[in-house]
Amino acid sequence: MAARLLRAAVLGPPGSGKGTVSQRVAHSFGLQHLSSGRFLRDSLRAGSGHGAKPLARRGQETSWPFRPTVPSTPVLSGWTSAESLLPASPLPLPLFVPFGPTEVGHMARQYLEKGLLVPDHVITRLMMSELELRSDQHWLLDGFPRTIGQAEALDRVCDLDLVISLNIPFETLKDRLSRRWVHLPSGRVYNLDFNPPLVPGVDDVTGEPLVQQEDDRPDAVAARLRRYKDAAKPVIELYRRRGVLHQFSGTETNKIWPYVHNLFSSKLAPLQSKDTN
Ligand code: G5P
Ligand code: MG
Repeated sequence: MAARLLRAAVLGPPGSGKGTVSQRVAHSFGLQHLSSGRFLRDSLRAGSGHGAKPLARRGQETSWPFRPTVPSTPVLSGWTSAESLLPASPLPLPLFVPFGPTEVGHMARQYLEKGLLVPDHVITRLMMSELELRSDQHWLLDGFPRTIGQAEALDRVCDLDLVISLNIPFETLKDRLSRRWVHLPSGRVYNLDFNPPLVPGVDDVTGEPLVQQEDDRPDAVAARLRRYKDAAKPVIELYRRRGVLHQFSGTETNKIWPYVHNLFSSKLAPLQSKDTN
């Protein structure tokens, strides 16, 4: 019997540790780490409409191209066959506006620069393209879905098996973000306490300067957190009702991590112990 592919997501406010936890999960379990923020930044940088190839024109319908295959990582018992992931009959593709090659980057830039959520139709379009490329792998979404509209779009292509919600106190988030420095070309993130660069103010890999982003200022952070809460509440409720939500509260990622590792271990055989991160 073919094994099923794991579909997971990490939700949480800005600075809650989504990226840090996702990187550890990806490293420990061999999942693809798919960060919506990272894809957006890539599309801005490349100016090449990352993931923007048209899937369908408005009004066209085609069968959904997801066809999961047996994953390379062993899956533990309690999982059903890959066939169970396939729709009983071909699903119509979500109808996306056919963006041109550079449009995702152009449309997202103004929102990213202000720390605002990118409109659902832009981010959904981008993420669906990326998911399509990885239909035969286990994956973990980082920062998507963030609104109920995005969750509904994701529902049209798959069911999430595991959703982690990071519940971190506001003061902790404010402190973390105000001590965060970024290497813009790569998206590498440093924190002056948690993972400082080897040389202050300089990226470890390239030696290029690090910057502090406008939306990491304390007043901007407060507004971002409020917006997050409003948009995320119905998403969290949706996954809670479905019985796939696992909420973790705390102020330190290192303390939350062993629980997250245990949770994923109940679904996938680890490649690395939790202590190797
Ligand atoms: P992103 O890129 O998803 P945010 O703002 O949601 O960005 P961010 O900033 O990436 O979230 P995170 O991934 O939750 O935070 O957290 P992280 O980077 O792992 O940790 C934050 C900092 O704290 C780091 O410096 C880390 O080292 C440190 N840290 C972690 N754990 C600890 C700890 O235990 N102790 C300490 N001291 N430090 C720690 O999205 C960017 C933008 O893209 C758009 C939006 O405009 C968004 O603002 N976007 C979307 N728009 C609409 N819909 C979507 N689905 C979108 N996705 C992205
Ligand atoms: Mg992140």
